[in-house]
Amino acid sequence: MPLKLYAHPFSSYCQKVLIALYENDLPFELRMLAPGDDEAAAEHAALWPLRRMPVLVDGGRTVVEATIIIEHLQLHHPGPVRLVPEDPRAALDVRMMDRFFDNYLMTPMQKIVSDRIRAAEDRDPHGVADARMTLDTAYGWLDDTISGRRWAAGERFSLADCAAAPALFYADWVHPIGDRFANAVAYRRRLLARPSFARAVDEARPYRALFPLGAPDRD
Ligand SMILES: N[C@@H](CCC(=O)N[C@@H](CS)C(=O)NCC(=O)O)C(=O)O
Repeated sequence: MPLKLYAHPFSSYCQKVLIALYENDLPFELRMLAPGDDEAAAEHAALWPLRRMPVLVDGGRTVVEATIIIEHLQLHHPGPVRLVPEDPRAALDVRMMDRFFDNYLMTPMQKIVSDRIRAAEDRDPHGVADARMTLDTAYGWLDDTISGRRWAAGERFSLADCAAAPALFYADWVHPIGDRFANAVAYRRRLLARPSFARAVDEARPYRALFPLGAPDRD
C-alpha cells in the first residue's frame, strides 16, 4: 500500500516532510488539502481531529507531527540519505536543532502570518512584536551556530535541515534577515539550492498569491 500524505504544497510543515520524501525518492500519494475540498478535509479530520497538516498514513498507521513523520520514514522506509544519524549522540544534536527551528523560527513566523489573516480588530500587536523579537534572537543564535557548518548539525544533511529549509524560507519573508547575519543568509541559500527543497519551493510557486503578507519577488 503506498504512503499517503495529507498535505498542501505551500505549507511550511508539509514542505518539511516533502523534503524528506524527495531526499530518498520515496513514492507516495499526495492527498491534497485544498480549500473547498470537503472530502479530503473530512478524511483528514477523521484521522487527526486537531486538523494540522501534514498527516501520513502508512498501511494501517496514522502518523502526525512533521518530525515524527520523518523519524517514521527513517525507521520504516530507510533510503540512501539517512536523516537521523545512527549514533545516538549525533542524533541528539540533530533533534536539538530540529526543535530550535520548529519552536523559534516556525512558531513566531506562523504567529506573524496568522495574525495577518485575522480581522483588524482581532489582531495581537504585542504577540507579533514578541514574535519578531524571537526571530531576531533566533537569527543571531543561528548565525553563530552555523558558522563553519555546511548543514544544521554539521557536514551531513539531516532532519534538522528539513525543518530549517521552510522555516528560514518563510521567516525571511515575514521578517527579513537582511544583511545582518551573513552565515544565516548563506545557509538559507544553500538550503534553496538543495534539489529536494528546490523542488518543494517550485511546486509551491503557483500558490504564492495566497501568502497573507504578500510574497516577495524573489526566491
Ligand atoms: N506541530 C505540527 C505543526 C503543523 C502545522 O502547524 N501545520 C499547519 C500548516 S504549516 C496547519 O496545519 N495549519 C492549519 C491550521 O492551523 O488549521 C507539526 O510539526 O506537524
